[in-house]
Amino acid sequence: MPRTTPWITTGTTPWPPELAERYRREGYWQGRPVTAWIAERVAERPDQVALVEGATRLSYRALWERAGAFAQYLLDHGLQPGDRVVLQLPNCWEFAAVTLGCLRVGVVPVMALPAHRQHELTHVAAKAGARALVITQQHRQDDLRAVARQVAGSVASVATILVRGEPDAVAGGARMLRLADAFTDSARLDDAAHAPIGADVALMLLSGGTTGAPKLIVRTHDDYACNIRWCNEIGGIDERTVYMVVIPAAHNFPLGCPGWLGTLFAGGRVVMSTPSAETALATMDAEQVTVTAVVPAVAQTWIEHQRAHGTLRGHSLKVLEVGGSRMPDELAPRVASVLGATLQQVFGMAEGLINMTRLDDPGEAIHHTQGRPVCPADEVRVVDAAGQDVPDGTPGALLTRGPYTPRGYFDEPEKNRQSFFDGWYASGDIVVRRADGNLIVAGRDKDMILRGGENISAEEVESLAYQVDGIEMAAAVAMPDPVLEERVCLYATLKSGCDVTLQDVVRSMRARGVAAFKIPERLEIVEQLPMTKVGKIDKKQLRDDIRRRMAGN
Ligand code: OOB
Repeated sequence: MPRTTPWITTGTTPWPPELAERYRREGYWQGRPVTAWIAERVAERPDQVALVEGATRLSYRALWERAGAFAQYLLDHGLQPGDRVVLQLPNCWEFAAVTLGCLRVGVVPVMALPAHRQHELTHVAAKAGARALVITQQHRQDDLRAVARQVAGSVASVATILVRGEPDAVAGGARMLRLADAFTDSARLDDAAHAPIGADVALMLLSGGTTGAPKLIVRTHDDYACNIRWCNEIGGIDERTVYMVVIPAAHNFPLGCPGWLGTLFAGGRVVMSTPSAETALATMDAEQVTVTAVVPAVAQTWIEHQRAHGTLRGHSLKVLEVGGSRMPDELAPRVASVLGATLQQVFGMAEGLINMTRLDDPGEAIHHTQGRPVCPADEVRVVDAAGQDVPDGTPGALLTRGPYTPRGYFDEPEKNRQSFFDGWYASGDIVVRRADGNLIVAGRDKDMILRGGENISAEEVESLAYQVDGIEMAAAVAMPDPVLEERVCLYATLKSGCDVTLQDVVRSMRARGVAAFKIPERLEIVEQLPMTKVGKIDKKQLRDDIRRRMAGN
């Protein structure tokens, strides 16, 4: 009898049976592991290059073998299907091999970002009940082994740390091993013995988080494969695609929308890179990249760099996918005029729903809208404060459900009540739906700061600010920025007789191991924070205030 119950059942929220049945019947869910599609490409074109990182070029066969070796290594070290592994690697070939290895045997990678530090990783590892961490030795100035040791010290389930680089000693119960050793064994893995079913959890993504630390978003094999296949369809990804990964490979956008997984689904080639204009544009020419995905701030730096230096000489780039935050309308036409590529706007979320402009849409829609759902079974409602649908052309809150939009966060009954209504996910985005179905993101009703595509929860920054000596009340708001769009500004009132500087805030948050992008870049000390009639801090007034102060400076 084939297994029908998924490995993980506690903490997850399944789709209602009638809908699950419909998604299966209509082929949105195929009942196969995400890696099944890639296994087909491996069989078809074993010697074709699948992945490039610097001088490393891996064929489909080589990538598959390393993934298999990694999977076997996990099993040999006592991990089992359904176990969670926090994955925090930069954009490198190991990222793909580890992810595919996990997926093949139902071990669940939890997709941490390179910028996360012990504050975020401890929370995520504890919430996931992670048994292992996969990290790189160093990122920017930080020794991540030290961070991992701290995480393992406070999360008892973490017994193994795999390091890309040199392991060192670990105090306490966890062992630290060399990641490179996990790729040496080949051809022993028995895929059939461990194959996940469609309803199994494939991976966990992290929410940008409207409240507190990141939440875990459970994505099943059925749902994530559906996500990838429809993004491939609308993104025009095929075997000729050369896709460059620039934003962190763990983020949903370059991961599966359509991302590097989509490219491998189609038999194309993946090139690992970074956002730096110099590196990315040079790599683009050298590797004849045809598609890549960036946030608007990165698109802008590339456009400026190209204008100033003309680095890009070839014309390989066909499509530049831009998403993660709102593409400024005035920047949109320059993607074609300066970079010579078709702009594809992508308005997506780790929680599911992906909208894209179509490659053959009229320029007006490509430049001024964030596109429409990629999958015919996606459902979108735009509602007013009372939850009533508003007519097209009227701003309202976005609600969505569909075959790749999960029904709840992992193990968060309380937060699920705030974000899910009757099975509809409320993204917190304010959108306008046009008559042609395209959505325009007009704002958001969630308290978030979007810094160059990184979603920062104001509440999380505030709770960290309360731990700074001398701060009495704190409110984090977005301040406008020409490149990143928004940065974090902290308003604070002080306890009497105290003096607090921005340096103090930065030092305190660094010491707590907070990801650098969340740390406030401006501090405004005030006598009193403005309050609304219901006694909430009036963020709108603060946002207006910071705009005025910046204009005055
Ligand atoms: C992507 O995913 P997340 O989970 O990091 O962030 C989702 C949120 C959305 O709810 C929205 O507030 C904002 O980021 N957002 C956009 C946007 N794309 C995302 N706001 C305005 N315009 C856009 N084009 O950011 C993500 C996931 C998959 C594909 C693309 C982006």
